Amino acid sequence: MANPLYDRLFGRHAGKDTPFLHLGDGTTVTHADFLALAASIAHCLSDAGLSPGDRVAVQVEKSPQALALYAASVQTGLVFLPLNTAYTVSELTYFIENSGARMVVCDGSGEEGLRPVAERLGAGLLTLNADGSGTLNERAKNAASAFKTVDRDASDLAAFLYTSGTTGRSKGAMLTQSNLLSNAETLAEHWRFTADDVLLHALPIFHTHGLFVASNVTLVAGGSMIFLPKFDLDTMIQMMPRATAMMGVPTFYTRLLDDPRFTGTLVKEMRLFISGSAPLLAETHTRFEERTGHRILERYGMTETNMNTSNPYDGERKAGTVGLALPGVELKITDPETGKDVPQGDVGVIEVRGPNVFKGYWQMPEKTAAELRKNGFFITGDLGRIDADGYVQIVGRDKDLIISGGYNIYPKEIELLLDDQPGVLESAVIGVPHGDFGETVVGVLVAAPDETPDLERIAEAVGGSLARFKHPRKLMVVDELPRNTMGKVQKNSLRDRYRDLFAPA
Ligand code: MLC
Ligand code: AMP
Repeated sequence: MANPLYDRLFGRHAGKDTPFLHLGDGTTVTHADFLALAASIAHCLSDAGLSPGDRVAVQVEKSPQALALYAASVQTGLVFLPLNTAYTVSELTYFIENSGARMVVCDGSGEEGLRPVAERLGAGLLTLNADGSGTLNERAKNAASAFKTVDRDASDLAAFLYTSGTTGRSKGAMLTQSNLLSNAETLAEHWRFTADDVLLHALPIFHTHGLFVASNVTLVAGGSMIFLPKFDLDTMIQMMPRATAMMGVPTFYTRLLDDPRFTGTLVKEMRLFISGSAPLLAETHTRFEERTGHRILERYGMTETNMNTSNPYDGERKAGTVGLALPGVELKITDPETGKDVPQGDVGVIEVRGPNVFKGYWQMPEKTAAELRKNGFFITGDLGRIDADGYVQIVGRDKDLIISGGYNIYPKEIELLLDDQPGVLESAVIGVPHGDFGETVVGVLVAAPDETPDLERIAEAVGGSLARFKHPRKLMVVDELPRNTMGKVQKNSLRDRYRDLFAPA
């Protein structure tokens, strides 16, 4: 037996003094240092009584220790459940309870709020602060720096990632070792990653993009990462000349382009810029090429499937498309009503099948059945078409979703809260174009008869329970919501009405 994910991502680097993480303070963590750190954390997890298959819920700032906690979870056979650092206690409570986590690891500042949740569940709680300190570190520093890797099968679960739904209830997407490993290996090869690569890594590591794409691809290739806590324009500009590749959401690219220090000379060591998680405007593509001589390589994926398509490394990178289906991934376009294939070139829902596609939603068989067909095709909810050369173009969404700066926001979750506020009869939450985040959130309210909703109080109430990135950037009251003859709110009409609220000048 073995542990394929651990062996291929981490174990293969045992004993290597090659650089893995370049940190902002000028220090470097080697592969061997990293594995020793991960092994000491693996001892803490195992000593805490966790068994293979148990979930470990993690809400911590990005740090080498946080990444080592991921490696340790894989080595111990646990299911890693990373959580956005912006989530509030009420959001976290759902994820922790729903997953039945046996261990919670959080920043020291979150301990007071999460301890009662962990205690209610009988789960352990350890802290890990941004500087690596905390109770996890206290235990790990006394632990051995080697750990006997727990055997796992490729079909065993490695991670849960929660993704919201159109009903407003988040679903835990269950990802197996082979989902993660097959995709990382495919991408590393497709994008020509090698041990010489230095990836500029400024994405968060609680989502697919920063963890399973950026970090796993680098690990598979044996390269290193300039591992930054977050996207900071000055630091990005400062570090750019030392990197050979960067992965980012479109906001990274527009922010870089808006800075005159970002020039072709600055990126002369770079070989590859990759964009994903949200649509990259063709205009950004063009500006980027004019400024740097590089064509951004756009790819498309999602939490449930990792990456599905990518523009080619060598062939034509077509602006406005997300490229071709990746090797091993089947992709087709179907009619949302009938589920049948549409004629070549027509628009429909994108469906994908392959080793990258998740196992289902945790304890939600109906939702799994509704989105994952028996024949293995996953219905993405994205609308697209395939051009004559096989390139996929995403033209819209068959799901009510807003993507702001690469974060997914499900309007239903916000509408349920708004509808409950005093003086509100009903609400509709929409995404409107935003110069920096691509889209941003606007809440449209209808007042209850003879009432005047207090918008400031409502904003405060929403603020208390939802992560900051989900807060409506504007709330407004209208007489009534536009509806079609079936009584369904016509969000397109609202989006048209408010499309200039935050649009770039
Ligand atoms: C931060 N804020 C956001 C936000 N990020 N608001 C809306 N949308 C976002 N994405 C809030 C902050 O809390 C702050 O609140 C205000 O907006 C402005 O903050 P900022 O300093 O300008 O933001 P910054 O911290 O620089 O973050 C922006 C960002 C970041 C784009 C760098 O959001 C980011 O790293 N996004 C990447 C997301 C990602 O990894 N997605 C991949 C998902 S995986 P205040 O209180 O100051 O107003 C996936 C699958 C796939 O989708 O295909 O990859
Ligand atoms: P998430 O559930 O956070 O993983 O987000 C996945 C969603 O992001 C997809 O279903 C798409 O709607 C969107 N997405 C990811 N990559 C792209 C892209 N390159 N272009 C357009 N949308 C994208």
